[in-house]
Amino acid sequence: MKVAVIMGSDSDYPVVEKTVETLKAFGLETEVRVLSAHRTPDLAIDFARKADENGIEVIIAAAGKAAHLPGVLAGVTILPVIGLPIKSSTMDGMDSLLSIVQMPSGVPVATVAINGAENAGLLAVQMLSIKYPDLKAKLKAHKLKMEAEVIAKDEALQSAIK
Ligand code: RP5
Repeated sequence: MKVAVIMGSDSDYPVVEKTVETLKAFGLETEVRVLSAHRTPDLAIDFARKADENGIEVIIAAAGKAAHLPGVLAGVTILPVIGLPIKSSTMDGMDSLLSIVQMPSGVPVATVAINGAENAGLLAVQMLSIKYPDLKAKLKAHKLKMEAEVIAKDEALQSAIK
């Protein structure tokens, strides 16, 4: 159960940290790397080419600005790639979102929201839960916890505005 979390720059890490935390909370092993589609293209492609044989099962790729990293990785691997657009430009991350989500036919990247770091991790857990039943139980518990939290907030709000 190993997930690679790749980011285009260490400046992405304050957002990406939540992805790593989420994966670890579900007990997944992670490999966290800075590999850029533009600044280290050979290293990024080499990593993705070997990811499957190196035991990686899902790749999460975070990038900002002209965010080519997830698409470049997806181009050279059959592993599922989750794209995490990072808000790191003067365009509020819309540039990253569109760069990541608008993949051509044949090379999908499962794209989450701008800075949607927790969802990137959860989506990887959901993908892996198809293969690992213990993750299904953890995901069900996670859903129940969320439900209980919202019910508690609803009750608190109703009490406050009485
Ligand atoms: C992208 O552009 C990276 O993912 C990051 O969001 C940005 C570059 O950031 P710096 O390394 O210039 O801080 O490639």
